[in-house]
Amino acid sequence: MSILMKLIVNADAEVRYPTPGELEQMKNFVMSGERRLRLAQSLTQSRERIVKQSGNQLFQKRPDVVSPGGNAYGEEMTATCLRDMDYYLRLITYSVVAGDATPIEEIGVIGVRQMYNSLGTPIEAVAESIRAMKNVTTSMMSGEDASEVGAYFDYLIAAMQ
Ligand SMILES: CCC1=C(C)/C(=C/C2=NC(=C\c3[nH]c(/C=C4\NC(=O)[C@H](C)[C@H]4CC)c(C)c3CCC(=O)O)/C(CCC(=O)O)=C2C)NC1=O
Repeated sequence: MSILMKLIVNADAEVRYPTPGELEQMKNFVMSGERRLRLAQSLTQSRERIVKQSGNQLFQKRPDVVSPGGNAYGEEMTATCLRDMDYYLRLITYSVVAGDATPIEEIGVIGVRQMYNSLGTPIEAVAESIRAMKNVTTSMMSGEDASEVGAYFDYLIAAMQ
């Protein structure tokens, strides 16, 4: 859900017009549209580089996951691990466009702990991979963009603690 939809649903649930504060949030969302779309475009264009560099950082920090017996050991499993990282970057891109963390939460957070438990994937290493993507991504950006996208990475990392 986008921030606009969320504000509308909240107001309608109370059968009222949007409050001045809500209208202000709507205005900010609309005014920042061009910047957020540019940000989503740049994440999309850089996805391969972000995932590759962050994957290398993860495997340096956590060599156990790609060693024999590790969850991402072997070419195919390593590729699946990098694919999961790309999935999360995609969800972050959705949230940048929507101006809201709901896409990350609904698609990527609910049930994630049980899922990785059942796969034998160490979730703290997944969190580490998100942290690496945050560092790589925000280092490519400046100021407002870095802090906006950084907040979505933080949301995801916190959900995996
Ligand atoms: C967009 C929402 C979404 C997510 C998040 C998702 C994750 C996801 N990751 C999976 C597997 C996996 N995920 C990993 C990932 C890793 N192993 C590690 O040790 C590393 C720490 C980590 C990479 C950072 C691996 C290695 C597998 C394969 C495990 C196996 O088949 O035994 C699977 C099992 C099915 C499959 O192989 O595709 C799912 C469903 N699928 C989705 O649709």
